Amino acid sequence: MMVLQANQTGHDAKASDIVLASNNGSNCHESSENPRALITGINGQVGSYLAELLIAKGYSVHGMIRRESSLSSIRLTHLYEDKVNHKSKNLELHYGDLTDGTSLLKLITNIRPHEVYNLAAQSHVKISFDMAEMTGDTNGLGTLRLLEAIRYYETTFPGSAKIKFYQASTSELFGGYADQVPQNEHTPFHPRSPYGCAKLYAHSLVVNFRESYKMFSVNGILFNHESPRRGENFVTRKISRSVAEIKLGKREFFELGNLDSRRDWGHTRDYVNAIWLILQQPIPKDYVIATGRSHSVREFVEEAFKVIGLQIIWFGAGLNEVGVDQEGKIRVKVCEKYFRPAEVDHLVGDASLARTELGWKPTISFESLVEEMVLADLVLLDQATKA
Ligand code: NAP
Ligand code: G4F
Repeated sequence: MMVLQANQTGHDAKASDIVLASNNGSNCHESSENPRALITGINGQVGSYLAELLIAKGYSVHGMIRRESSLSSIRLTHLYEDKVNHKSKNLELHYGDLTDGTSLLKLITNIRPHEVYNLAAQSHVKISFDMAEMTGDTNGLGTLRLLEAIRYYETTFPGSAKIKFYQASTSELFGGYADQVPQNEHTPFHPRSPYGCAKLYAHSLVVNFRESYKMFSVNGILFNHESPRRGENFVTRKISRSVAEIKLGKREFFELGNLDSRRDWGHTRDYVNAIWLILQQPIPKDYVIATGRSHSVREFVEEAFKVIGLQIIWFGAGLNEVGVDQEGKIRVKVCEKYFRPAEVDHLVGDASLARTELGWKPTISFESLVEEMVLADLVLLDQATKA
């Protein structure tokens, strides 16, 4: 059984404790010899793991975060060396927004990063149908604004070191070509959501800036990666949290949408290694990152219930299907509101190129991932109950 530190989940920050730099990029503790990385979306699931990795590798990490009324969900507090004042010589946060080009230009010019990791996005596929315009502005135009800020910086200061740019591209681009399995760098794109369409625009820009301006700009075409820090309205975390709530007697059942869609789920800790490796290559190139194994939502549910000693058997069909445990209690129902206007049925990736050229392969199995997520949610909920 795996044991988790409470602060690994990063939900324990106090808003008043977070230290932010003014937008001048300075860090009085920073060594001039450390490589500097700017991570947009550092406060997200992937950003927090990537920040951990880069700090361990000796980088000075600069993270862009958005202004919000409360910083209570920040996933980064465990990274501060000074846990009381939330300061660290290798981590500095700056306000900025992908919808605010001026803020991006200021950050690039002031920080002068060696590497930029563009992870910021409205990353929820279903919500992109409700907020298509904002999703396009952030995920699509936002990427353009950041690329243009880098280009402006490099042309204005021609003697400066070239900035390497990583774009968080996605398996959602394959969308409607889900029947062509597994998907690799040569599989055609057919996005099935405003999220996918915006990400395709961003993906194409990254290729275009590489070809037009000889920029080191690359796409990591990553399949789903999950962890205890995953947002609570993505299906894996929704399941792990609900299963933990059932174990602790806080709920009887929960509702899901399409149980039959299949995803290639890996662990985010493995995937941030791949992200870093992609930027360390001598030639800029796009890579698919995946485990090569897919599971249905239904299988994820079954595996998660196994962690708390329940076996789920399915009865009925369509909207009337239910998942029942060995005591005959209904634990899962199907609800129409969680279905999407267009679904991506089956994603499974072929990461052969990454295996050969990056020497990357996943190390954490599907079963271990599910177990870690359920156990982490049990710890979190238990702490919340005692608080
Ligand atoms: P996430 O947890 O939703 O994190 C997204 C981050 O982007 C958050 O920190 C969010 O800030 C920030 N953000 C949103 N809009 C912004 C804006 N206008 N300006 C600046 N920051 C903004 O997503 P994730 O799982 O870490 O994914 C990271 C990236 O990888 C995303 O681009 C996603 O589309 C892509 N991707 C993810 C997967 C996956 O399976 N996880 C697979 C392929 C690609 P707040 O914290 O303030 O909300
Ligand atoms: O967990 P999901 O919301 O992730 P989805 O749509 O695959 O997107 C994630 O992975 C992409 C990479 O392929 C990223 F680009 C993207 O940013 C994000 O990180 O849904 C997974 C599947 C879908 O088929 C969905 O229809 O689960 C199905 N599902 C069934 N019931 C549900 C639910 N999804 C959610 N969020 N909530 C449900 O109740």
